[in-house]
Amino acid sequence: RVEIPRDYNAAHDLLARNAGRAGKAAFIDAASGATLTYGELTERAHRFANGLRSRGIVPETRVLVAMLDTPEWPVVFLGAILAGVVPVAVNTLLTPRDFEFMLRDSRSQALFVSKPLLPAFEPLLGKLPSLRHVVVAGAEGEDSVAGWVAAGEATPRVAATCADEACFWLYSSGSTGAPKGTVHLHSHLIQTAELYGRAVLGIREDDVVYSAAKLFFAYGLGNALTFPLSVGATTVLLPARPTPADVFGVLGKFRPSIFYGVPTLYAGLLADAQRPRRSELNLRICTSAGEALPADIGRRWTEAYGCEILDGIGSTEMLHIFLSNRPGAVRYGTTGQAVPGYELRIVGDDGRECGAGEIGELQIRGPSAALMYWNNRAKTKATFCGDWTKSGDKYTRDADGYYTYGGRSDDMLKVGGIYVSPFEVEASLMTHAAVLEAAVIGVADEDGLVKPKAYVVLKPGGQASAADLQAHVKNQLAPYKYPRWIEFVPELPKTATGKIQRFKLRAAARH
Ligand code: 3SK
Repeated sequence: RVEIPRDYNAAHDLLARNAGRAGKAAFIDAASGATLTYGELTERAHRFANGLRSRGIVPETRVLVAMLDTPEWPVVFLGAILAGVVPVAVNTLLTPRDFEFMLRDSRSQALFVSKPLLPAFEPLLGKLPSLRHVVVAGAEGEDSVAGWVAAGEATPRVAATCADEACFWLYSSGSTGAPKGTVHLHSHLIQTAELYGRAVLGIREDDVVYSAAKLFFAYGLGNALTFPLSVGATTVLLPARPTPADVFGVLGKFRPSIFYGVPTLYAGLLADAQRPRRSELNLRICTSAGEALPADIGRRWTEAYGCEILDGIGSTEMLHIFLSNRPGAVRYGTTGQAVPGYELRIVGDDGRECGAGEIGELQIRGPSAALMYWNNRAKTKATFCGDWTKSGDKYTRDADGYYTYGGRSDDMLKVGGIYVSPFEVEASLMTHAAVLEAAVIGVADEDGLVKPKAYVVLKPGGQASAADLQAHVKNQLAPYKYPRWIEFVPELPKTATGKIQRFKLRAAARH
């Protein structure tokens, strides 16, 4: 655990660590090739902070950040924190309905939005009494991020924040209900950098890093911002959702030494017929999170690229990885051992701690646990229990302290590393005129990776093909949520009281 002074500003700390590296590249935009040096990052973040102040956006209020991964992202995020304003970084793949909820829930005073994402926000503008500014990233002019930076005063001023006060939020999704604004403190970023970035990854100044997980995910935020900035390394950013060809393009051109991926992407990379030879890359370490890494994918990657994948698990609530394999001690098929600085326990249904080999819910104690879910006392109390945070994941631990994933405690699915609620997909299917009922479960594909499968009962006389229903869901929800397989059935298995028995579907499931 890192000792952090009471008076502390996370952005100031991350920038001040690099005061001697003004000319070094902090971020490289892989799309344009543009570089943002540490000197430019620091100056722009301060100008941006002053831009917030001059517009009366005061400390402790929130601003929403819906931006693609470009070098403007860290300027906005760190600039807000320097001003004591709380950035709320959101998943750019979501729908206008999700964005409206988040803008209202957070009462954001300003929205910083990448130009290609603006159409998703346009129907909302004018409906939100708290929203005073809409500022476009990747654009020019007065109401652009670049315009705010250019017009902002250069004098560095740091808001007098405390280590224990709200610094930023991320939204976390659950199986039911609205997304939960997860409130993190100023001390949390550097805790994750020290405990995982430095101690597990061994990240250092000469590393170049690339994270396929975007900055708005807790995983991506640590990977591509906190960890590299904590030691003065360089991050490559790619605004687009990466295809295997894009990823290999970045790995070949910028030759990162650390690559952070997710299992679905590693499977796609290994299946890419054009994949480069080992000698064309410069990988020192790879990581995986988001869902359990099938052992076979890990072994095949190491064989192909001579580099281990450190599979680990983190959460939005704990901010980053608390359980991970370590370099030189990887056991594929497991999630590794507790990250030093975090304590783990496995708790059975009876509330007692499990012994070796017994399955139960994984709970975590550590210094980066979120303060609470905003506006949601009940779910805060159900998740943050004193010092311990419930993960909702089932695990077993062996005698050597290696943990093996055993599924979710709720019905949530992890698809490509992102949570998907089966209930949300079912609700969307049932808005189709031909659908009477639907049940969604997770089914493993040929790589052992879970994807949503829907069982659908059509209304008498109702007609719809699988492709129709897939298009219907894609139209309503974020694109990764649609069911990859649809099976039409005459009825769903149910209890006497009418509850769908998903376990029966799971037991018989094939795609
Ligand atoms: O999905 C994960 O395992 C994860 C890892 C790091 C940070 C956040 C998350 C959700």
